[in-house]
Amino acid sequence: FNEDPSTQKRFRAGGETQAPRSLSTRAQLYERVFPQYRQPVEVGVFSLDSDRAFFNDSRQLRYYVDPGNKPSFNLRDGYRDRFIKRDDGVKERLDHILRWIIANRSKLHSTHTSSSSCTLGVDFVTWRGHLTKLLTTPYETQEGWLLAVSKFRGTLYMSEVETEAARVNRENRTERHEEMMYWGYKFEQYICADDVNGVPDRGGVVNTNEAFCTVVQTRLADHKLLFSGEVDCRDKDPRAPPAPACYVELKTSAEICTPKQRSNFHRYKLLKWWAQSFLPGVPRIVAGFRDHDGVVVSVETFHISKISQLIKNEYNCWKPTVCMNFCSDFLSFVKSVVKEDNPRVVYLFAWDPHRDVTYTVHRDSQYTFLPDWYIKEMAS
Ligand code: 0WD
Ligand code: CA
Repeated sequence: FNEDPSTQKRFRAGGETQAPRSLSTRAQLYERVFPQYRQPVEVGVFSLDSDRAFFNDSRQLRYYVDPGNKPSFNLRDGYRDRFIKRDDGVKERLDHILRWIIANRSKLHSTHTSSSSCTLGVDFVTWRGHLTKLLTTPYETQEGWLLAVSKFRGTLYMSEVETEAARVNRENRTERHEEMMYWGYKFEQYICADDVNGVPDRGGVVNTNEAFCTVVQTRLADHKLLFSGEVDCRDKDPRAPPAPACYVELKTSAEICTPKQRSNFHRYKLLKWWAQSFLPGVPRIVAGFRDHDGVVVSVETFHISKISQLIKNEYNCWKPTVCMNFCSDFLSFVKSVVKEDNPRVVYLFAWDPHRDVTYTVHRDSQYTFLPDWYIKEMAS
C-alpha cells in the first residue's frame, strides 16, 4: 500500500477506518514467499445453452478426444456458414454466477459456514477471468482494467467493467481479427465430443453462446474465494481424478519458428495460460499451434505444474509468486476500502499500465451491477 499519510482518505461507515488511496503494481514489491493457495474444490457446475439460457447442470460438458501430435485441422472451415457468435456487446456481469448461488444456497451454507446463516461464507464472488487479470497485472504493459466491487451481506462481489479502450478495440476489430477469434472455438470442436463415447463433429455449427462452467471455492491467504470459470472439456476416462483435476483447457497459438517467437511465447502467452488454469486447479492445457492460414501444424500438452520450470531460462521472466502476492494484496486493499454494505454502492477500482490501482465511489449509478432479483432472493 502507499503509506503517504497526506493522501489517505477517511471513511465513515460502520466506524472510522483509514484506507489506503492506491496500490502499486510494481513486480519487485511482490517478490516474497508464495502465499497460501488452498487446493480449489469444485462446489458446483452450470451450463449455458445455445440461446445463452442458464441450467444448473453439466449438459454442456464435453469430452476430450486425443487428436495426436500432427492432426490436419483447418480452423477456417465453417467461419462463413457454420458459426453463431455470441453478442459480446451484451454485458452479463455476474448474473450467471448469481443464478448458480441462488440455486445452490443451501449447499453453500451447510458445508462452508458454521455460524451466521445470512452470509454466504465467502469473502469474494467473481469470475475466474477477472482474477486472471489481477494475477497478470504486475507484468501487463498493454491493457488496463476496471473492476466494480459491491459489498452485500458481508460478501464482496467483483465484476469487470469494459474500459473505453477495450470498447473501441471491440467495435473496430478487423475482419482478419474477427475470423481469428473463431479459430479457437473451431479448434475446440475438432477436439471435443458431446458424449463420453462419441467423436468430435467437425461438420457441426460452432455456437459461442454455449458454455460449461465450474464453480470452485478456495482460499488465497486470508481471502475466501468463490469463482466460476468456463471449462473446455474433461478427460473421458471414468477413472480420471475428480474435477477440477480431470479438466482440460484448450488453446491455439501461432506456430513458433524462431528463438524470439519462443521467448515471447514463454514471457507473455504462457503467463496468461498459467494464471487462467492455475486458479481453478485445471492441470493441463492442450495447445494447437497454427500457421498464418489457420492450419494446425502441431499439438502439444502443457502441464500447469511444469510451466514455471519451463520459463526459468528466460531473462527477467514473470514469477508465479509475484502474481499471487499481488492478487492477495489487491484483495486486502479492496477489503480495506469497501466498507459500506450496500448493493447500490459500487467502488470502482481502476488500473492503467505503469500506474497505481486507484478507486472511486458511485451511489445508484450506471455501475451498480447486483440485480434486484438477486437482492430480493437473498433477503427471503
Ligand atoms: O462480459 C464479460 N466482460 C465477461 C464475461 C468477461 C469474462 C467472462 N465472461 C463470461 C462469459 O459468459 C463466459 O461464458 O464468463 C464466462 C467465462 O468466464 P471465465 O472462465 O471467467 O473467463 P476467461 O477465463 O476469461 O475465459 C475462458 C473462456 C475463453 O477461453 P480462452 O481459451 O479463449 O481463454 O471463456 C470464453 C473463451 O472461450 N470467454 C467468453 N465467452 C463468451 N463471452 C468470454 C465472453 N465475454 N470471455 C471469455
Ligand atoms: Ca480455451
